[in-house]
Amino acid sequence: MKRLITLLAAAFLLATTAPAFAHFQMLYTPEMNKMGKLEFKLVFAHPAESGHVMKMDKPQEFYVINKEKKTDLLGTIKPIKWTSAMNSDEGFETTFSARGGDYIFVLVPAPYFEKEEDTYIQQITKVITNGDAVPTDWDKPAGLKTEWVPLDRPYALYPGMTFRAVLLGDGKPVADAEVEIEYMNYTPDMKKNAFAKKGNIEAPSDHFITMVHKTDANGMLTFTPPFAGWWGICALGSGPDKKFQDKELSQDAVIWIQATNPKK
Ligand SMILES: [Cu+2]
Repeated sequence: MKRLITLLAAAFLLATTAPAFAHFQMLYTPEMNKMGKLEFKLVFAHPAESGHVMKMDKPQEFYVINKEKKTDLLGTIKPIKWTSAMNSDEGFETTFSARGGDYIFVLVPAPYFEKEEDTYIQQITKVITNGDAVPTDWDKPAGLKTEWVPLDRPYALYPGMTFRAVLLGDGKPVADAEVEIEYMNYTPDMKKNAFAKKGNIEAPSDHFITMVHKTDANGMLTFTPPFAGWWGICALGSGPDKKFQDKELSQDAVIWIQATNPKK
């Protein structure tokens, strides 16, 4: 019995301290190239392995920029419970009606307190959609504390096409920054508010779950999605704010890109 308890305790410890693959602030809509009604899920989780879902507090900011016009969306979000293979916790959802041109969706979440590391995490997140193939705003900075400014349209990539973006912190390029890239392997189920039960791929080893990259001397990242789907790109601690409520803060920049297969 004692041995069983020890085993259980060890298993519990392992489960709660298992090296988490990268957490990603999701701002998910199934199709980046779409006009009309877009549905979004705002969830802070580990989408590469349907891992731990973390409770989101009300975001600090959530808005969209289209043809240089900014529209506040904070008032449109509704709380939801999001479920992964590990747990369920609170996020948000909204819908938005898109017309022509680019839409830069910007989410500035409230800092999340990561107990195990005794630090706060704030992943400032951008998702760019387009409905009519007329590019308008995609290559312009949104003026965030830290952000990725694309050099290639993040919604118009075939698998095998290269995506480049410059990382800005406080408006200036961030050279030699550490960047994590993950494939959204567990596709979000928009009806069930949950990750798919099964992953799309099986990684050959953990090296392929969180891929580690660096920006170059000009703050540029080059990444080529090898297959179709959503890919999350996150620069760690590239923002100017290093403290929140007397604790360390990692102010990260996230952008999601979508690679799409040809129809045939
Ligand atoms: Cu995590």
